[in-house]
Amino acid sequence: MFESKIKAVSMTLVAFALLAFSYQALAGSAHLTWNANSEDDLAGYKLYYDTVSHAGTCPTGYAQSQLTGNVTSYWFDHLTPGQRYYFQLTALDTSNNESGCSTDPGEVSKLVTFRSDFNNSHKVDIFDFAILSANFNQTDCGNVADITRNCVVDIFDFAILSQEFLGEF
Ligand SMILES: [Ca+2]
Ligand SMILES: [Ca+2]
Repeated sequence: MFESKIKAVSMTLVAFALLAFSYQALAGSAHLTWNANSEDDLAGYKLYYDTVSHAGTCPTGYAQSQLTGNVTSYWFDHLTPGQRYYFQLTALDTSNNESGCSTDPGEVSKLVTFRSDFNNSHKVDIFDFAILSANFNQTDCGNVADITRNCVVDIFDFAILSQEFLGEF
């Protein structure tokens, strides 16, 4: 009796996980990291991105931008798999002054892959599943299989992998 109750609860959880993510279109991710700006009044950074290069005109021309706090890395998780994206970075101070664009390096680009393509093979298959399985229940922030970026590899990450399974470009 007790055992079957537990089972019912876990099955509900799985159904909820699949439902919660079913509305999301397939999405790709890119992880950007940079060296910290050392000025005293640093407030954060602004990441510019687009699907075409604007290397010569930065920051003018980029279609989109993302503010971050005072951090040195950021995950983009809603990009299009198979699309190349171009990124640039500026710093903002507490008076909202914006620096020029980073020059070392300048613009960087990445061919974006699926969030659950952990081994960057341009397809989501049994090898990515094996990586997620090996990391299941791990609680380290930054784990490659933590697709939801909540510092635990769990059923929600598995739900995303299931949805992207066999995706390739
Ligand atoms: Ca893969
Ligand atoms: Ca997670």
